[in-house]
Amino acid sequence: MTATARIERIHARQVLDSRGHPTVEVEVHCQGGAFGRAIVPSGASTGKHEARELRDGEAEHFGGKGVLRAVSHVNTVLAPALLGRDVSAQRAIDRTLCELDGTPDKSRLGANAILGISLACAHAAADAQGVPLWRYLADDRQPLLPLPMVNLISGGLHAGGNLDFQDFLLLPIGARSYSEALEMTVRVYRALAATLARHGFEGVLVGDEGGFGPKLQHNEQAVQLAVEAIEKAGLRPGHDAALALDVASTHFYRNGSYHLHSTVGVSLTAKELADTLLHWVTKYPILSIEDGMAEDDWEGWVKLTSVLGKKVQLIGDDLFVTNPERVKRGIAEGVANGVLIKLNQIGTLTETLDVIHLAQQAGYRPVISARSGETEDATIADLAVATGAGQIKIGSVARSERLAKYNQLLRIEEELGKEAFAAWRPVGS
Ligand code: 2PG
Ligand code: MG
Repeated sequence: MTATARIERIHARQVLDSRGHPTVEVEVHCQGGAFGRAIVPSGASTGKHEARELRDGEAEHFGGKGVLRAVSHVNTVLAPALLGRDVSAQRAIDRTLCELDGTPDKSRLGANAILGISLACAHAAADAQGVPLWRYLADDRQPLLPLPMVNLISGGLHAGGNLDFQDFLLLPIGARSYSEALEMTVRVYRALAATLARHGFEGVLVGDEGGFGPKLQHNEQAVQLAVEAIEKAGLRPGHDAALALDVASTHFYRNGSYHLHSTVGVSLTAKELADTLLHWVTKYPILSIEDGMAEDDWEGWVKLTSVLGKKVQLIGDDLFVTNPERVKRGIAEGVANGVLIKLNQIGTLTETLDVIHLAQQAGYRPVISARSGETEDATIADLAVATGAGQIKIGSVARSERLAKYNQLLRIEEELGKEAFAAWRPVGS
């Protein structure tokens, strides 16, 4: 048994994320030398019910996006309360952080301040025990490398509103190991660049998550090009590789309708959108749909789940915001069958682990996810392995804030072995 490592010093600073926006970095030093560091990510297509990240709002500094108040909350309010505490007492630490904030959405001290400490403590605790983070977090669970769900084409708020739907993603379902999945993905990504160029589109410029961001005529064209790229890569659509969508429909939902700009003037009811998605699922190898309905359109979600819930994975992102209460409601109402997991939507590691557990217990699939604003921090790779979540969504196979996680998973694969891999399971199996 390792001796308790006590927290000696906590220090936060402002650093930059992949969009050049400020974010919070926290370092935790323990007596005896153990050390942990974490950087907090940030979303663009955020859900209304997420925990609140604190921004300074001073226009003259980073256009109001500075995080110096959150940094100061770490250094002057939260850190003093944790000095001398056992760094491995994660649940107690996270409880203290939440209590010091005192609001349900962490808006007083900032979810970015709180999450930075929460994660840095986990890193320090792993260091104190001399084990990698994934092993420390796994506890007595069976660690598993996740199947990646990889962004190919970006739209919506991640690519200047070129398309209504936000992400067109690859699911390399035929892969027998994580590294094979990654290699298949790179093949399709390269084939897509060539496919786009052949069709006369810009095949080099990428969106916030490294996916291509061409100005296509309509959403369906993105699906068609992705299928073409799978074939060009020498893979069989629906057999070796399939597609996933993040519709992110919250962001084009107004007054009870779904307004599609790229198909000029088209507004759909929830039923019509569900039928459109059903039509696509019948026509294309689409196996997973995220945020097919808007964050508070629970009725729409019931319809969508009744139409598609037995055929494909239906993931709630803006709907659930990694919040136990919202996930419980979803389970009770039989809405969706998967939960996107983003640490900064809820704001502590403990609450995130609880939501993953809740989803797993209910047979809902957890998909660990990065944000569109990311950094070199690779914590989510370890989290995905430790919890055996089964799937991870990091963005595309370009840009180093994405590769930091993909490469961390390669390192973990080397230790765990290729067999420790969560191969794709069809919905209903
Ligand atoms: C999403 C995420 C990641 P953001 O909607 O799933 O792709 O985007 O971080 O902007 O919320
Ligand atoms: Mg999403």
